[in-house]
Amino acid sequence: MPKRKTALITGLTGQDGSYLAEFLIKKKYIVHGTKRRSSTINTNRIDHIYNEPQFNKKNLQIHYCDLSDSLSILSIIKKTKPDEIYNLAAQSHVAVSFQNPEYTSDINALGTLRILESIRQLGYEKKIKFYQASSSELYGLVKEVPQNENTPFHPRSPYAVSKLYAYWITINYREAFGIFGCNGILFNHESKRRGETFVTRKITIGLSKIAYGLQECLYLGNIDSKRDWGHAKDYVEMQWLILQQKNPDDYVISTGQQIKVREFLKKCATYIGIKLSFRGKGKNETAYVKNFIGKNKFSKIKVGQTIVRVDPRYYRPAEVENLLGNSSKARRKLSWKPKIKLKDMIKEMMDNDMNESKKQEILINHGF
Ligand code: NAP
Ligand code: G4F
Repeated sequence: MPKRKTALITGLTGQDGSYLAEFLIKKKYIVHGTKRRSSTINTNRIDHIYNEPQFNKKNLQIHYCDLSDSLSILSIIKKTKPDEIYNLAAQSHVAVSFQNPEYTSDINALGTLRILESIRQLGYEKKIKFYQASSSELYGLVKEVPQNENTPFHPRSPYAVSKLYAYWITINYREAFGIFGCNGILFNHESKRRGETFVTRKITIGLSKIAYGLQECLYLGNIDSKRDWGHAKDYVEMQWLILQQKNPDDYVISTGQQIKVREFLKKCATYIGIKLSFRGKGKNETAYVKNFIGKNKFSKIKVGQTIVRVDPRYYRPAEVENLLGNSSKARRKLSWKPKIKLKDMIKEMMDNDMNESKKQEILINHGF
């Protein structure tokens, strides 16, 4: 029997960490993952791995680790001796990074250095392959559309600047010490497991709550920014493929399906049978129910009702307006193409959140 590969995932409890763990376990890896201490349970996205027999909990071991803590990083790598490390842990919220810039830099930039330096100090330069979760936020004030691996960077937030350091330190350790270090420059990817304060999930949750009368209005920031959206399940497959190549390299991962935030909002509303129309401009813009598509299923909302408002609190000090990826290198060299279409992703997210809101509504209004 060939020896099973071992992987260490930092940020196991996050959106990508959970999908990557499932993916690797199905590929017969032994997976070690890190979680950080929190006062509430933060393992919702991975709990099912312990309950579904197909995953078998022996295949997944969890270790407490914070990327601010060099010694714990070093000791976990020493103990688990992984063949592959996927560094997915991060303070990943762009807007929050403006409020917590030092913390964001410590975790995203120095955290990456701490892992690479641990690999080096342990003498594992030739043993461990390293994947760094780089971001399309690096392109920021974009120099060209679409963006590829050669497009110059212009980061626009403390988050993006921290990820720029992580991107370059990965390349530096590759060039200086021969570590098999790779960057996946990933464009936005979403799913029903996406954090609730990222715009797609905020929209799918918000619309669902409005539909069931649990919330009156959804407040958003800049609804004109454009993103290239894909599904997280497709993107974790890429993270793995990048490390299976003969030589380390950096790749843009994107679908090329670009739409504005407002279009994402409209598509989600349409999916549940609400036609939205916009009025007003800038911070005074709102969206109201123009009509219902088919039979109105929602007794709590009426035609003409305003259900979305712009709130400048959600504007960013510097915005990234136009992300569109050119992933032809990944498609050519890794023979990759995304499988999940935007409309199917919207269906998955809306079905999930409508179901959750329906359950909440029953609990609140019917007392069971
Ligand atoms: P996510 O859902 O926010 O997950 C981030 C993970 O990092 C969580 O497990 C989180 O733990 C953990 N974490 C946060 N601070 C930490 C710390 N100080 N020490 C240790 N762990 C910490 O992010 P994601 O969407 O899965 O993204 C995964 C990675 O890809 C991130 O590095 C992100 O910046 C990058 N990225 C994401 C996208 C995207 O569109 N999703 C695109 C490009 C790049 P908790 O669960 O306890 O919060
Ligand atoms: O969903 P977002 O917060 O994602 P953002 O800023 O693009 O960052 C995500 O993708 C990056 C890859 O490009 C990752 F590196 C990063 O870790 C993260 O996963 O915002 C998307 C757009 C922005 O232009 C934002 O200004 O939506 C706009 N937006 C409008 N209203 C909003 C809101 N964003 C959020 N989070 N909340 C709003 O109410």
